[in-house]
Amino acid sequence: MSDVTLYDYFRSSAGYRVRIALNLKRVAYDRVEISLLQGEQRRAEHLARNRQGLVPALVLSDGTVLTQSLAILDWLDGTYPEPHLFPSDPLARAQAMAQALVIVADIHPIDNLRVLQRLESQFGADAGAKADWYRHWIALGLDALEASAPTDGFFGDTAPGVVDCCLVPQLYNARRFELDLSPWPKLVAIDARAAHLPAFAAAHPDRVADRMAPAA
Ligand SMILES: N[C@@H](CCC(=O)N[C@@H](CS)C(=O)NCC(=O)O)C(=O)O
Repeated sequence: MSDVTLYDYFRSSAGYRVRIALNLKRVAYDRVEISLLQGEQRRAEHLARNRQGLVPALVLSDGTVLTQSLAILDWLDGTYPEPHLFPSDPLARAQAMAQALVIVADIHPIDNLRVLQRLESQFGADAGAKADWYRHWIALGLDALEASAPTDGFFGDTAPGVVDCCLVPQLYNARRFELDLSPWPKLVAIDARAAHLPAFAAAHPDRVADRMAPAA
């Protein structure tokens, strides 16, 4: 029996962060697909879980619902301490949070589906304009992260930490929107190292999609 249930969309980068963290912590979980393309995140059933109408939502065994991927990672780290995602030293923790928030607070929210949909409905943005918008904000954030990225290992040092859990999904999104990643070689190298780790590989949207595919 699983400890928790993750309500998630396979391509959601916020959900992807949580999948990586659950895998790193070896927490068994059930996963329920909430199709963002079909608007399932705004249906009453999901709004009862998360009034924001967003994924992910993590439902604990006693029915408690956690939302906001960074808060979920924090809860996971407190509940399942090994391996650590957040540094315990206050200064190192603040620095890791600042790096994670470049993605979580500054890149991701303005590239979210509902923002892109609003650009179209309010300003008539077409697919090209929306992709340009998306790439613009990712590039600004990646510039900042590259400047503070390690040349070896991970943001979390020799093992991945909270920043790496956020970086890998963001680079997945960047590639989907055909952003040339060559200006950020340290970030690309971290992503490549993470791809070799089972916890990251199993969380990849393609792997999740494979598991969702109906049996032939
Ligand atoms: N800050 C939230 C963001 C959650 C979020 O925006 N999720 C996206 C998918 S990555 C979503 O549900 N989008 C639905 C929509 O825009 O309608 C978190 O980190 O969990």
